[in-house]
Amino acid sequence: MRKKIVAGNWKMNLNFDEGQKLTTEIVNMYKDENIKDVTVVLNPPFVHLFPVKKLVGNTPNLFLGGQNCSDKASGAFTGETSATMLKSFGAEYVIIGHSERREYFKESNELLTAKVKQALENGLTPIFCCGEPLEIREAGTHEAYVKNQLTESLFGLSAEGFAKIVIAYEPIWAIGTGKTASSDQAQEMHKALRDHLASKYGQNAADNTSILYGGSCNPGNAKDIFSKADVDGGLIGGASLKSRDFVDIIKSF
Ligand code: 3PY
Repeated sequence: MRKKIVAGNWKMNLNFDEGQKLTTEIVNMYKDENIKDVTVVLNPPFVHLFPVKKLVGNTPNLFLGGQNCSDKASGAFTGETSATMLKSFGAEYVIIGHSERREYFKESNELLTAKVKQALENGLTPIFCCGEPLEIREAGTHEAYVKNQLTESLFGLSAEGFAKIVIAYEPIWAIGTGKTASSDQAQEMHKALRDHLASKYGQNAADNTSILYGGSCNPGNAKDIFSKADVDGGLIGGASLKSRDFVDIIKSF
């Protein structure tokens, strides 16, 4: 059975006090409301990792992740953060290839392969993001476009490496725009991506891969989206900054 996962992507938001307040509220609600069977990952900016980890402690099923990591192991790369550092500060997951990294920081499929390898070598679970821009969706070539992102970045991995990957499908036209893919559109893409993974790694491996939906997911639409057979959870942007909304999304399965 594949894992149900809800990951919060704080992006570049919240100062120290705000991050502590949000985390405290989430941890308390998480415990008080007896949430079970969902893996929850908080992905704050790097500087929050250590203090957030202290608040999360060993709460079962509540984990930390980075929003990015370097493609290099260590050295003179000013401003970068390595996978090994993330791991040593308590992260278990790392988001790789978010569309904002692809677009604003020009991260290519090839660079993302190197980041995935760094993550895996350091015991982090990559949450690998893929998704198409609006013009590709309108041209009707979105399936081929997103499959190609997976092929180019992931299909060089061994079966053992691939088994550790989580996929997040995030249509770019639904990120930060308030537009969401309909639950049927999400299901159609998740199924197509799972079939694509099966063509390389076999049906069993594909069936064990969690594929999350991201893009303006909120408490109002999460239940419908998460009810689809190939949707295994969400990568949550804006709504992960509001404790009540985030916990309600976690409770939407
Ligand atoms: C969004 O929901 O806007 C996201 O980008 C989640 O990563």
